Amino acid sequence: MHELQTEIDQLTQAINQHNIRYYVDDAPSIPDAEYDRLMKRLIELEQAHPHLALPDSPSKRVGGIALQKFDQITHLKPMLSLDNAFETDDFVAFNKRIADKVGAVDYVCEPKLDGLAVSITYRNGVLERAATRGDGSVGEDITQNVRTIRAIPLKLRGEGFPELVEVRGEVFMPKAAFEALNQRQMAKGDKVFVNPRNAAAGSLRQLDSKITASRALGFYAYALGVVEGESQTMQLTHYGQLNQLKQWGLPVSLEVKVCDTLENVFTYYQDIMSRRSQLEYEIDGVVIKVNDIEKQQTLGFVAKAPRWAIAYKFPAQEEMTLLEAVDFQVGRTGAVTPVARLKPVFVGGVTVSNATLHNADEIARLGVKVGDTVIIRRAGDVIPQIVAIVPEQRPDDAQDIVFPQYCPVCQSIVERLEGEAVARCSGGLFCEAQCKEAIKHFASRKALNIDGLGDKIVEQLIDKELVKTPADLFSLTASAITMLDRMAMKSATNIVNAIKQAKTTTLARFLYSLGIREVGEATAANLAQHFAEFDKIRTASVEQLLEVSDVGEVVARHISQFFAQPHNIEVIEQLLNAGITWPKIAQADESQLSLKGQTWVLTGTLSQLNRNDAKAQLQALGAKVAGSVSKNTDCLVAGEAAGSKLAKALELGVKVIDEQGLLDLLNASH
Ligand code: D41
Repeated sequence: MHELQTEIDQLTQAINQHNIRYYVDDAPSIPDAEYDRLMKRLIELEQAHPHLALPDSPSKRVGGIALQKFDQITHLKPMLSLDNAFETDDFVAFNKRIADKVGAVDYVCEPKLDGLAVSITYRNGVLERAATRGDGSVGEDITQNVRTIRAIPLKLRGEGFPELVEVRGEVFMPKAAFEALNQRQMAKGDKVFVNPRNAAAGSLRQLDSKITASRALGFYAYALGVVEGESQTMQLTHYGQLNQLKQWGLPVSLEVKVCDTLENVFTYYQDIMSRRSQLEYEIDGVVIKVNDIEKQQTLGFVAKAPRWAIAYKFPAQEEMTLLEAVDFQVGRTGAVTPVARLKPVFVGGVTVSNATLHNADEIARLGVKVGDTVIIRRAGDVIPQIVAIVPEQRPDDAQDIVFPQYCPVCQSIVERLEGEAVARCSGGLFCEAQCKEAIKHFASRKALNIDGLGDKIVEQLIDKELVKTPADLFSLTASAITMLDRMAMKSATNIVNAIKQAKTTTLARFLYSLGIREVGEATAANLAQHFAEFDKIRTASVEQLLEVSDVGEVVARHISQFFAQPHNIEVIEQLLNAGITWPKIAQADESQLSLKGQTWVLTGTLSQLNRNDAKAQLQALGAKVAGSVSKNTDCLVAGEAAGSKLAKALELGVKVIDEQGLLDLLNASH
């Protein structure tokens, strides 16, 4: 029996220690599989001998019996709120009020996590209870739920902690956990969460703590509440307190910094805002606090907010606005996409007046009507999205969104194939919208790369009926192009020259430029390498196409259908007659490709090769070209000013070559 107790004690201690290494020190000490093995063993032992389990056993983090309701808990010390600063001036004014009262100060800057504030009470180092912030004085008892959060220690680390201590912090859901949760919810047909904050709130305020346990919540401590029976641990600064919390095994954000000037605070704000989309969790600003505790006390608080702290918010990423209308746009492949026309609204630093509604399924999922008030989100640089509607604000005359039966551009029938989310105009290149997009694609950088032939120019060329197919580009004269708005002879001549230059290309680029559905750059490169000759590709059967790596049923069918269409055959003949050529491809036996089965990564700036061509050439030798370095990477090509990927490769011992090394290799392979 004694031995068993020892093993249980050791396992408990080891796992709790690993949790601290993982969540507090951000330095995992063992692989996940080993962690799981220890946990499995502990649960086995505890199940056989329940009376030997320790109160801080990590196995207790799975949730318990569901509650009927939450009890109320009065915080021993109120949880204050934070005043907001929305612009520089607000923060400058905050700083001035402080300077007038206590002179110059050091500030502590912390990311402002977008989660839920909680208070956790430890008595003699053991987690006793936990509460939501509530109204600041009284919150809800969520002890059972908080016990399931692995980032929160059930027992404080070390010795010398006070008899009683309230730890304040933010519970949040990391972005990856949020995405995974929504995937699971969707698969089960359950409701998806609008954002990580709502998901964290919904997960924490569960009467059934087993549900909380199944959600990967995180926690960062940001302050102390009541501290009783303090020993030698008294700290004189906020930063010191945060370090103290870390010593006790509580996670504190690694982004916390002391800034001794206003300028440094602004730099911190700008820096973390620029890295916002790369952080693992959602933040909505920076919390700035006076570091010196005595000065904090002198400053005191107004109403319920301290005068020594402020939340300096980022420009909002979510706003409400009115959905005024829905238009339908036709893309290159004929996809008819509903576009929301919004009452302009300032979100995340830009004014947004359009957002995509994707397709009919998305409209149904949102349950949105014209006239609705909608919530718009703009995260990072991604296109704005409608994430939800506000049902309470729906007017009586809200209009259903009806998908058009006929193409809004060419009046051909719109079809939606069984099992496809997208509806398409059946007009093909007869449809002006599809034609415009096809020609824009033809001229684009990764296709024939025709300099100066931007979207606006293509649109005018078609509107003025100077061009009807991609092949028409090659018979354009400079004087015809001068008919476009504000187009001088010199620019027109440049365009004609660029078109002439683009005639010499590669087979892969030419294939890609045709805009065959589902044939992207990589597939085009594979096709070119596999068949080597254009005639073989355009006459290939579906079976022959399936032999190409990465080409499946759907892609093969799209390719074969494309080359069967009379209109396409005609345009291709015209293009070839116009003189489009490419260097002959030396065909290799696929199994003997020199880089077959290898994964390569490109980083930094290449001076002699264009990045896309380098990628295509590596792929032609059989390599997979990935976006990030991992232990599975075979080689990293590091151009000028390579940064984190190079560092990672060196750390992992991945082979690194420079641009010259790549050129040598490519030359040797030809
Ligand atoms: O990250 C946060 N959301 C955060 C919230 C933070 N880093 N620090 C905070 N500090 C405080 C004071 C200054 C009152 C101790 C806070 C909050 N309060 C807070 N969270 C919700 C209401 C107040």
